[in-house]
Amino acid sequence: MKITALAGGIGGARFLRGVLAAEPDAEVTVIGNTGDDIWVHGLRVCPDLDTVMYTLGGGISAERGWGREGETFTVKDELADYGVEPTWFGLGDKDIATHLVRTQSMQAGFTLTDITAALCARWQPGVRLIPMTDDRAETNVIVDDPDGAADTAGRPMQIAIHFQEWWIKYRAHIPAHGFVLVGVDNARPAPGVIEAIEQADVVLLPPSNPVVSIGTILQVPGIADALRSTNAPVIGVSPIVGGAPVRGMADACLKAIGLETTALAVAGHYGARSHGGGLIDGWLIDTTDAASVTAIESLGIRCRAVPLMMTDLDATRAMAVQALSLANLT
Ligand code: FO1
Repeated sequence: MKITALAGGIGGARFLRGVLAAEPDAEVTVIGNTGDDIWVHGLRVCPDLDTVMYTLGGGISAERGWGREGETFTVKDELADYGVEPTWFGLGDKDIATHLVRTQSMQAGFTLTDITAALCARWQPGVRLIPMTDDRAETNVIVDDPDGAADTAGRPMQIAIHFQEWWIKYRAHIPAHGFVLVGVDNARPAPGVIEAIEQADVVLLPPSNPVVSIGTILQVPGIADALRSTNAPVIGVSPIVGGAPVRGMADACLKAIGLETTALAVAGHYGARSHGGGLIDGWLIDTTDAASVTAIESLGIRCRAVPLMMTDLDATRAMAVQALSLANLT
C-alpha cells in the first residue's frame, strides 16, 4: 500500500507513528512543510522536517515534541551572552549538528530534497520525507508592530514577522492579521511531491495545523490541484477537538483567517472533493464532536467520530486504522 501524508510538525509526526504501526509494510511518503524554515545565526533550520525525522527516527524530545532528547543549550546561552539575537530561538547543541550539515550542504549546492534524504539516512524514519518545495517559501505573519509604531493617523503600523518569531517569541499571543508565504509564487513542488500524491493508494492530512502547516503545503503551486485530481481518497484528521486545538495554537491561526475553531469549520475549509473543488473525501473527528458528523456529511465529506487523543502508540495506531478504514482500505 502506498500512503502519502502532508505533514507539519508535532501533531503530524506523532500521527505518522500510528500510521507506521498500523501499516508496517506500507510505502509511506511524507511531504513536509517548509514554510516554518528559518535562518538562525547563519544556520538553516527546518523545524517541521526535523520534527518528523526525529520523531520517527527515535531522536525527538518527548517532553518538548521538537528538538532532540537529552538536549543542552550551551551554544544558545553563549550567543545570548554575546547579546546576539535571536535569543528567543531554542537552538539545541545536538540540533546544531543537523543544521550545520544542512547549511554546509546547501552552500555546496545540494537541494533540500537531497539534504533531507541524507539526514534521514542516519535517522531511518521509515518514511520517505520530502520537502514541499526546494525553493524559498517562508511563512510571515502580519501583526501590529509589537514596538507600538503608529502611522501619521495614529493607527498601529502593521509589519511582517517570521512565523517562528510569532510562534516562539510572542507565543502567537499578538493577533495575526494574516499569513503571507513569501516566495511561494515562484516555488515549485519538490521532485516526487506530485507523483507521491497522484500514485498514492491514500492521501492523509494528519492533525497538523490546517493554516500554517497543511495550508502552507497546499499553497505551493500544483499541490492542491494534485489533491483534487488524484484517484486516491484524501482523508483528514481533525486537529481541533471540542472547540480547541489538541496542541499548539491553531486557534490563533484559524481566527486570523476568519474561521471558527471547530472540527466542522476546518472540514468546511478543506471542502469536499465531491463538491466544487474541495480537497478531502473523509474527515475523522473526535467523539466529543460527534454531534457534527451529520453537518460534515452534508458537506459531501464522509465523517466518523472516534477518539483522537494521541495518548500513546496504541491510541494513535487506532486513529490511523480508522483513517484508512474511512478510505475503504482496511
Ligand atoms: N518551539 C518553541 O516553542 N520554542 C523553541 O524555542 C523552539 C525551537 C525549535 C528549534 C528547532 C526546531 O526544529 C523546532 C523548534 N521549535 C520551538 C518548534 C517549532 O517552532 C514548531 O514546532 C514549528 O515551527 C511549528 O510546528
